[in-house]
Amino acid sequence: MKCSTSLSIQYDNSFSPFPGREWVQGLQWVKDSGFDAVEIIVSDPELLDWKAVQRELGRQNLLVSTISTGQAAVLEGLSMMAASREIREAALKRLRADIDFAVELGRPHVTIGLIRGRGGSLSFEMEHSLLLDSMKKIGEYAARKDIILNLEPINRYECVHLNTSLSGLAFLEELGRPEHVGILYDTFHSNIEDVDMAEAIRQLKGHITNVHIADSNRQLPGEGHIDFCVIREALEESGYEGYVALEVLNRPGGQHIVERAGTSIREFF
Ligand code: LER
Ligand code: MN
Repeated sequence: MKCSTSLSIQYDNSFSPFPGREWVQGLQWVKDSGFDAVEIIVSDPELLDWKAVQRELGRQNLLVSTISTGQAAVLEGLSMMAASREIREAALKRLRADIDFAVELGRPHVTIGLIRGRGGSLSFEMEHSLLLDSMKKIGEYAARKDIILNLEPINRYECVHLNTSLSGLAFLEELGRPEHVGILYDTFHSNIEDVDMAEAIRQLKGHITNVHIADSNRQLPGEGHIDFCVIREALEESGYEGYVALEVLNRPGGQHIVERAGTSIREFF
């Protein structure tokens, strides 16, 4: 399978074994570790030198699988379902910039994870409807720019809306199954929220546009209790042909990830 891994190219991030300012060395590590592509973590792409990023990717002959956008929620409080119209519009403006950045990087997917907002400030129904409205708007922009959006179900301890795989699927239905929006299936979240992980993958058949790989403790595959052979088989059976992208915490430390990431994901994928 095509493998990718997370790297922050702006600010430090617990899912990136290199500090943001060392992104060039980080890209070299991604390449040397045998990954086919990199998942770029950014907060505000408009503050980056796009030409420098393109140049380094070209020099390393490295593709970008995905742009990860959640850092803007964590660091800047952007949210697609915020009570404040200003914050919702700032989130959409940021996502348009992420999509424009993606166009310049060979059209990787753009992820909608935590940038949708953690929720819990307004009623569930109100937030759901604000999210639906925001998703429709950004979905139209993504379609115009020919960029796929990965909508990521995230576990209940991080956000209120779209925790299970099935709730993600139901949301796609509500959106009218747009061609440019799919599901990012993350094994860490699925292990917490789904009754049966392989069954969830079967139910998502044809809708998965990206996969995040982390074990039950958010460490490298094989260091927790998820059976990744079952995951691989379910993905293969469902005809999934996209990237499997490592998204693990720097545990027990960044050096461990630097040394083990490439071989760890290839053991299963
Ligand atoms: C982002 O991909 C993700 O999985 C979130 O849990 C980050 O907090
Ligand atoms: Mn994830």
